[in-house]
Amino acid sequence: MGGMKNRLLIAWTFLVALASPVVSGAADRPNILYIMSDDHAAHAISAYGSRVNQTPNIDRLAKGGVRFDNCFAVNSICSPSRATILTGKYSHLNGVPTFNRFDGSQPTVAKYLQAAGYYTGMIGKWHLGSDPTGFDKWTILPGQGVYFDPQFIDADGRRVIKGYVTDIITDLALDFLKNRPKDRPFFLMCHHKAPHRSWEPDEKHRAMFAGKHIPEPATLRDDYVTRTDAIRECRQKVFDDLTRNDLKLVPPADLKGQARNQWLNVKPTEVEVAVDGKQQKLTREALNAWKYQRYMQDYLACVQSVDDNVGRLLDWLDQNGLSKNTVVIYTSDQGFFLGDHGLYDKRFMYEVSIRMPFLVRWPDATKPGTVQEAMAINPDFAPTFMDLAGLPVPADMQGRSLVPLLKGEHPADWRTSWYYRYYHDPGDHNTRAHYGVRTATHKLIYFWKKDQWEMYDLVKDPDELHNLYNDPAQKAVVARLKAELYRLKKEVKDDDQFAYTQPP
Ligand SMILES: [Ca+2]
Repeated sequence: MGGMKNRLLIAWTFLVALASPVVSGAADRPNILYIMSDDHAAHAISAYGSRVNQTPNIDRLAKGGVRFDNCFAVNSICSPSRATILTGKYSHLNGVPTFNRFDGSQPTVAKYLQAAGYYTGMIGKWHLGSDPTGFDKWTILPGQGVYFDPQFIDADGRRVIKGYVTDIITDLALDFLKNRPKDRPFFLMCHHKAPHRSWEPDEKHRAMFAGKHIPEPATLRDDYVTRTDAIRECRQKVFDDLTRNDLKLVPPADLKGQARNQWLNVKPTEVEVAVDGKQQKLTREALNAWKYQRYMQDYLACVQSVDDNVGRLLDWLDQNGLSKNTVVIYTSDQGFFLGDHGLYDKRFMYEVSIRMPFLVRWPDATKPGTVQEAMAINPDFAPTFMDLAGLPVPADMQGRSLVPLLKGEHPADWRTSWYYRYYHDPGDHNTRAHYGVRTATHKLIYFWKKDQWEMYDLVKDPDELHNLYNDPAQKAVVARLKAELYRLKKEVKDDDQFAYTQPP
């Protein structure tokens, strides 16, 4: 039924596009340049008040447009976020709860825009297991891709391109823009691999952060008192779980093959490094502090290359008279722990993991330098692109267009809560599966395989250090949040489809 409706809608929009040159022209419908990095936390962007770095180019979008302060991923890992962004649907409806293959025959926003006359492109990290569909041109990294001399796949096959991945993805995005048909609006998804683990910067940006002291977050030495088992059991801790490879320690020259890999995968409890020109053995607290610095120096150097390359795209739009009629978005597929709660990676429903940076510059509509506090979620992206293209939002998309928020409007019926669900358990980091609800003031999390709960007051405790679930004074709040959680679970049609078995 839904499929039939979608096919009719595509046919209809396609006919409209063919029949009326006014609608299909490039002049009246905005171009959409969607730049998404991988694992770039909002608190590593200076427009979001970063304490650890400066991102002058990404900041140009905040200065010229809207900064969303409450934009969230509904399942905070790579592939699920990407599938949600393309479909406007939660993982349990688009079929990608973990790292499984995306069924490219289902409707996506790229297909709708392409049918409506947009010239569509997908460049960079795709990570959905199947070839992209709905794109006039696509060039993607296989799987996670690599940082140096990466292989790319396009409709013609595979090839290696020499150089650094963030620069190359931008080169390919610029090629797409330069060679596009000028009589059609474009929709380009430019997806960076950086700053994903294993955080390998290019030489220029590595040098900018080598030896630089990065301030530690307040919760780096979180003792997890009041929390459930999940955070203690997870294996994504800066002090305990970074490997020699993550820390860029150099293996002995005589180690080869499997032995070399084994050496690199060790999580070291002591290291010998040069400090102020002298070899020193680091253990315990000194080693912990050093691990945080090594992690962040590389992560931030990868971010800096992304920032430079965002600048290249913005400059090109300026130089080619396209800035005015192009909606430019910068985001990341989810947030990331930068030592917050002692962690790296994402997955948990805690704030810095679920919060996506979301900056939008649209000169026709956005007021420069504005901040939007309303809660947005990644299922909103596809409906937003539909709306920008002047297309109706398909009824089976679960998000809502952000266009009114971009225009500075405050819809009275905007959401006041939203639903989250993470499945990849034990996954790569022994992270427990959970679902939950977040409101403007509170968060309730349920680790369903353990039958354990956490509840946070985000106003009094923005760092989520005090689990109030068992506090007798909070009984009524917990009851209200539980009712809202189950209402939302039903509303988004989550029938526990993937609760215990995920697709291969
Ligand atoms: Ca990611």
